[in-house]
Amino acid sequence: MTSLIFRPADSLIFFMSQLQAKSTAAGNRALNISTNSAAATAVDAVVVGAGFGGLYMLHRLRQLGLSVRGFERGADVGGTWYWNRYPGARCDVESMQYSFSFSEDLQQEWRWGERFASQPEILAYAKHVAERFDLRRDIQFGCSVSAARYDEATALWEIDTDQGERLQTRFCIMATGCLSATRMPDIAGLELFGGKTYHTGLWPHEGVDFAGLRVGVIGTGSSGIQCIPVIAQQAGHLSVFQRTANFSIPAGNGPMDDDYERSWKDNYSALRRKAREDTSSGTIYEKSTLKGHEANPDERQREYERRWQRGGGNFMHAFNDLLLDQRSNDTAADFVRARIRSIVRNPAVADMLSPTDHPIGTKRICIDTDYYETYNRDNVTLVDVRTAPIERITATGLQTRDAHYELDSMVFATGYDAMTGALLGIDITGRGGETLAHAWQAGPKTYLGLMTAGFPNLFTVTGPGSPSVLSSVIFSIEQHVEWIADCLESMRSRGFNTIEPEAAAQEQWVAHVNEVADRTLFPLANSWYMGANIPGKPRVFMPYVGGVVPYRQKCDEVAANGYEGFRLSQAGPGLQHTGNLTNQQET
Ligand code: N01
Repeated sequence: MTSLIFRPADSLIFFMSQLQAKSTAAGNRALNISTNSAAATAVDAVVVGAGFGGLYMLHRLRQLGLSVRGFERGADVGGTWYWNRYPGARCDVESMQYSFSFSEDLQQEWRWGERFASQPEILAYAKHVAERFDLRRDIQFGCSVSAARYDEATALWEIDTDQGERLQTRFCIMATGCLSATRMPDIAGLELFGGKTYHTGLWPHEGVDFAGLRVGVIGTGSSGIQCIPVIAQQAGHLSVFQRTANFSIPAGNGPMDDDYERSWKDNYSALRRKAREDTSSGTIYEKSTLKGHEANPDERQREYERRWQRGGGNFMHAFNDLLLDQRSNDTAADFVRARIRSIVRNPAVADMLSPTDHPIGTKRICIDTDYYETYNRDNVTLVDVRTAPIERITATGLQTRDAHYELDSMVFATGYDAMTGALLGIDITGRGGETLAHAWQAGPKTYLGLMTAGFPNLFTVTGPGSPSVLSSVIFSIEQHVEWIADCLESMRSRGFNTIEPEAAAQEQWVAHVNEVADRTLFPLANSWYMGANIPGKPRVFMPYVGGVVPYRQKCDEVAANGYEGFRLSQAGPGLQHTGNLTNQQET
């Protein structure tokens, strides 16, 4: 087929003539769009972001025969795995499960090198997906969507990019990622620092050589905990500035075992079904039917030990109530604190590294390689900036209340404006001039994490209110993308042009998300799940903690009942059906 490459200079007339020429051959499968504006290019759908969510969405929309444009601020595909190139960056979900299941050929042909894949390997996989399904040709790289406005007269979205382009689209699908708006803390004097500064989420592509340097790492979340052991091996001296200690479990990473790989590949369809039907997060772990505080103490110890040795997120599944019952949670937290004391030789340092302010697992559990062991090195200092806070950055280093630390380089492992930051970074205006920022001022409100009332035809892939970051994210991406694609197909077959949640359905869902979270220990932590890491951000538990199985059931029921809770309409005022404007079919 001839592909339609978006060019900023394309006029609507040129675009229409191309499309109309193709419409007959493609069997009139595209949605009808007409536009009054000759200034803007028009497509059926815009997909924002070319991480795993954007890539798969683009693929599915093409399969529907829609014309689609993708926009990606990075120079290539990969999303979070494109940006997070810091040393030690690695997935905390096992490779055999952190991958697409939609294509049997794809899951059979790709070979993972390690039990937990490193960032370069995952990025290579994203590139492979883009090539295999020929996705790059419809993505404009190095280009951010800056604004999206819903025009009630035409029922179309008007999209602006930071390159000065404008286009119209019926559907706008935000695959902007949950952890893509990096956060720099507001520390006085940053601009004075004479050395180099880095953020883990915006790591230089050429890499960084820390050999012999005095390096400071600020932050001990997953990113800090992964990069600290690797930077420590290179640096002359590493100072870790820790405000809050985090729980971390050893990954037990290693080269992929051929038999293990084979056992997955031989049984992929059954295992993927199990992930869909019988897990809480879309990742298959060894589930327990026992409650932690009821177990015999010796058996409990043995169980924690066994899972610690095996490594990875399996530890948090040792008992079935670790995130529900403080007594059980305490047993797991005590075990990890004891392990920290047994690994770290200096008892004062071990004490500082032992979390006491939140139940284990209520902040994202970290998965590491030699994290606690790193503090036994002579060239590593742990600085407690909870008791002696950072006061300012100076020309030569960092000043805390108690001391000045001379540094050549500073690494900010300070996280993200999670789940809402990337969306609210786009100026999104829906019905009646309402902005998304205003609609979400008290916290994000969505129906099923998929759409927001007042913003017709605007979808969010793994949006707030869905399992998203509490699940294996590629798993949840697949579910969302397939639900959205099925929804558009159903709309087309029934002659509907717009879809939007009803306010009442959305309110009920938001209440349900909160109610389910309140039954767990999660709200006890000052976590980014709660927006607690961003000053002024509303304290609302953002992801859906009820589990991927009930969530999928709910989404499927809603669809089976004719998109219950959504309002569907046939056309916006002024929308004309003048024939196919667009047509694109995957070959
Ligand atoms: O960010 P974070 P992250 N002064 O927000 C500290 C995913 N991920 O990039 O807790 C001093 O967790 C802050 O301290 P405190 C994963 O879902 C996955 O590490 O606010 N410190 C905290 O220690 C993860 O949860 C993978 O007191 C300051 C740290 O910075 C999520 O991304 C790998 C400070 C931020 O921790 C985010 O992880 C990496 C200040 N002013 C990330 N401001 C894997 O797949 C902030 N901090 C393995």
